[in-house]
Amino acid sequence: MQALDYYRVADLLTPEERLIQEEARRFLEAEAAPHIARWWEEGTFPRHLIPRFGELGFLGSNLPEEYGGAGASNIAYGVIMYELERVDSGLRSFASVQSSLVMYPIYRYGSEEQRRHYLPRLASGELVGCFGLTEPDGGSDPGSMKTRARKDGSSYVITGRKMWITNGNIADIAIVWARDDEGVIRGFIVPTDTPGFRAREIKHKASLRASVTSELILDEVRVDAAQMLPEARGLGAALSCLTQARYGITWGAAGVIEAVYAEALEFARHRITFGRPIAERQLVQQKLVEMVEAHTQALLMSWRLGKLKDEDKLTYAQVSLAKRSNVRAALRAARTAREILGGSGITLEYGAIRHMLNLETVDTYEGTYDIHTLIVGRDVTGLNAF
Ligand code: TGC
Ligand code: FAD
Repeated sequence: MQALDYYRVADLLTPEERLIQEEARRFLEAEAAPHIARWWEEGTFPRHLIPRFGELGFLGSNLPEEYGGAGASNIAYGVIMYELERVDSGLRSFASVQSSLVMYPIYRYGSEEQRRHYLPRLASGELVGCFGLTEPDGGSDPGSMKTRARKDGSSYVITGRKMWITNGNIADIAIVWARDDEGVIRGFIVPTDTPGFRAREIKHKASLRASVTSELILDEVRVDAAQMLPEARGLGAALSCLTQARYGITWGAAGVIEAVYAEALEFARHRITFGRPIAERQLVQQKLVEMVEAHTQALLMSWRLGKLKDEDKLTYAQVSLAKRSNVRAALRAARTAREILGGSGITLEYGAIRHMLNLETVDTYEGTYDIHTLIVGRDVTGLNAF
């Protein structure tokens, strides 16, 4: 079914994982791929697809069924991210945030009551969530967070600003990270209709246009102490959520490589210059082979991470290596595909330039390329270079 799977990674999937991937591709080819260029150009996220994502098990797929998840493997979660991002990074971003940055922290750090109340509604798409960690003064160093949660009787009063927040303006709840009176970073489930909470959409983006990005302003937002995630204490809890999302991004990046490769190959076979298709030229073949190589390496890395994750052996530095490598490889592949397409490649009629521009965001969010270099550098040397 895939246009590119040089080392037959599909053979390594279980029948269930293959079925999940096929269903996701069928749905997205019918309902999203034909419209994505228009959504991107208009700068809109297709909200009408959210309940369909829920029905298809795209939201929290690797969480237990008793909380509304699909109880699927981490590889299954990965192939869903692959298929979403093959169409557009904005679609994968929505699902990453909902699944890994909103459902995961509630599942991992929430009370049983919080799990039962929120997770099934988030899994179905009835509720949308966002994740507020980054602040205007800098995202790479979340430990310098200024947002505060002051205890006042049986409530917490939260004040601060969060920047670049995916889904901010369409969210019903926000997972907000803030320092308590003891200076410990805690996570809160904040309903976005709480007085003092505002979301301001960030417009004029030249990247990730089919995705909502917002600034969150919290001005004395009062929430009941029961809205705090009881088990999340310290920055490590917030960072552990990032590990889940970064894992999915490694798969998504491989999906983009397939998309831009397939488009470039098709074009190269039919584009005639100097009396012959450009696919017959050595320079063009080299570019196509480099894309095949990048896809094969990316897919094998993601598959191995998935297996380690299923076995509970995955380290966050291993995820950093693949996030850094796969996203940068996808960015290079999208640029190469754009080049093969010539002038046509600068239009939205083809996906290459849209993917290329999206990947500028993906290379930056969830930890920049440089930050992941330093995470792996610290892991292999034992020395902190931040
Ligand atoms: P550091 O001392 O390294 O860590 C504090 C504690 O946390 C542990 N830890 C992690 N645990 C799980 N997963 C990870 N990824 C972890 N990284 C660190 C660490 O072991 C330590 O534990 P303990 O028990 O010793 O206390 O803290 P640091 O302040 O030195 O931070 C270092 C650094 C740079 C690794 C970290 O801050 C970082 O990852 N920065 C990048 C920030 C980032 O990625 N932000 C993303 C925001 S969300 C987003 O972009 C969503 S986009 C979504 C979409 O649309 O798809
Ligand atoms: P900075 O941290 O200011 O970094 C600027 C530059 O300095 C980068 O090149 C960086 O690599 C480099 N740098 C920083 N520190 C070092 C160092 N020690 N050594 C060498 N170089 C260094 N955040 C959320 O919390 N939730 C979201 O949902 C979310 N969605 C996003 C959606 C979009 C479209 C975008 C663009 C961002 C999103 N983010 C989100 C924020 C994202 O995680 C941050 O942009 C990212 O972590 C980088 O932070 P920054 O932009 O403040 O850059």
